[in-house]
Amino acid sequence: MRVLVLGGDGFCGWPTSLYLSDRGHDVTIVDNLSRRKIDVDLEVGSLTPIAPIGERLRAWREVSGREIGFVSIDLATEYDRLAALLLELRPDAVVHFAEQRAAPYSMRTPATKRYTVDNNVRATHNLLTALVSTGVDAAIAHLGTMGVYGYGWSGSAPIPEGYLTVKVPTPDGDLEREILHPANPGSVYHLTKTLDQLLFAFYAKNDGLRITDLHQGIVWGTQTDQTVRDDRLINRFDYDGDYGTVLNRFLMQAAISHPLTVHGTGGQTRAFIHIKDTVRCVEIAIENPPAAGEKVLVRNQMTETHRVLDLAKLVSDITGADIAYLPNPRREAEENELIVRNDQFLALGLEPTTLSEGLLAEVTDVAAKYRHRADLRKIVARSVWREGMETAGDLMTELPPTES
Ligand code: NAD
Ligand code: USQ
Repeated sequence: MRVLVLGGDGFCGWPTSLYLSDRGHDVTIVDNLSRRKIDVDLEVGSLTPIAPIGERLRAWREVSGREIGFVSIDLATEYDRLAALLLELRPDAVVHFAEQRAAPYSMRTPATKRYTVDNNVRATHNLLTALVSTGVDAAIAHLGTMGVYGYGWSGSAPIPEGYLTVKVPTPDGDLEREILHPANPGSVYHLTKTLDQLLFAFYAKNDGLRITDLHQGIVWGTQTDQTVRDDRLINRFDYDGDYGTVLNRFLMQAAISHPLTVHGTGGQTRAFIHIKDTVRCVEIAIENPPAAGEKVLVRNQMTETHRVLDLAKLVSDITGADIAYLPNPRREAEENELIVRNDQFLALGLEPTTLSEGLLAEVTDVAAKYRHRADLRKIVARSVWREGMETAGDLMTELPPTES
């Protein structure tokens, strides 16, 4: 298949591009490198030394003999260039990763709130309009999030894959209707994903676009079978308080003997997926799109759920790291249950890569290798959901010496 990977320089997009290329697909990355520029603004960087995009692509050509294209387009503002690219390449599928994806960054300042909404909603809408106006019949696979469902609303009821059947009382008896699961976003970032859902529903209904929305859990891990093939292919590793996600942060913290930063009681339960499964799920999704005229296909892209404190205890048991209970910078339920249906991917052949000591150690090893690149002042999360919320001070100011 000819595949455009929007956001293909990012944490999920880069290994997905390599995986799809390795599997014989003809891949072109579209990315404006905004994620790298945000790192510069935040004065932080990936723990792993990621190569510039040109070097990444050269390295892939050398190790695989395969070509991946790259086009720099800001999808939120450069509509005409996007439309022209679609007409030129006529892709069979478009994988859409290209959004500002950090909840803390999206809550950081009025400017980052506005940027997140402007960037994400406009990028998604431009893609939809461009497909309609060019008549290019590409299936879209969009990376959405489990966070659109919110946490705690359904109690112990399993979260369905996108839709809920409800009964609407009428004078003539109950009408049964299938509706999008109520949206309950927990941050401005998550809010943009719920807005995306409405855009998708409209364009599927009105224009017959073929859209899959992948409601993905928190991705953990770093390397895939492709990114390990050359140092220049290494994936990014976010560890800072805005972009680092919980399990990778805990593993990185353990690797540098930093206390594990549990927010509040750690009773928050979240869905997780390993990066190796992310790339497989995307291929499954583009190979099994809905037909034109069908409603948006929602697939829950996650393999397991865990309580934050249980993860901290697990990492602590394996590595001996201390656990620090910090004031929670977010407004979120202190505790929630989370049961999620993921029958679709299992039926389509996904064999889940679940938490194992070996895989956890793999991440800790990568983090230990690059520990000298860590900026200890960037670890504690300080973007707060409301002005005035308390945050912790730095927990460590110097890297302890490595044991020889
Ligand atoms: P990332 O920030 O590493 O990658 C996103 C990429 O998109 C970056 O390379 C960035 O430069 C690019 N981009 C952003 N806006 C753009 C624009 N206007 N034009 C062109 N390129 C643009 O994020 P990620 O972790 O790889 O996440 C990818 C997608 O998956 C996101 O949409 C995110 O919401 C979703 N997701 C991620 C996770 C996770 O744990 N990382 C979990 C669930 C869902
Ligand atoms: N948390 C801690 N300590 C930390 C970091 C986080 O206790 O050091 C807690 C948070 O308070 C939260 C939970 O862990 O309760 C998850 O936080 P996270 O930063 O790992 O994940 P989140 O903000 O939800 O966002 C990430 C991605 C986002 C994606 C989402 C999937 O950044 O792009 O959409 O995971 S999901 O959570 O399923 O919605």
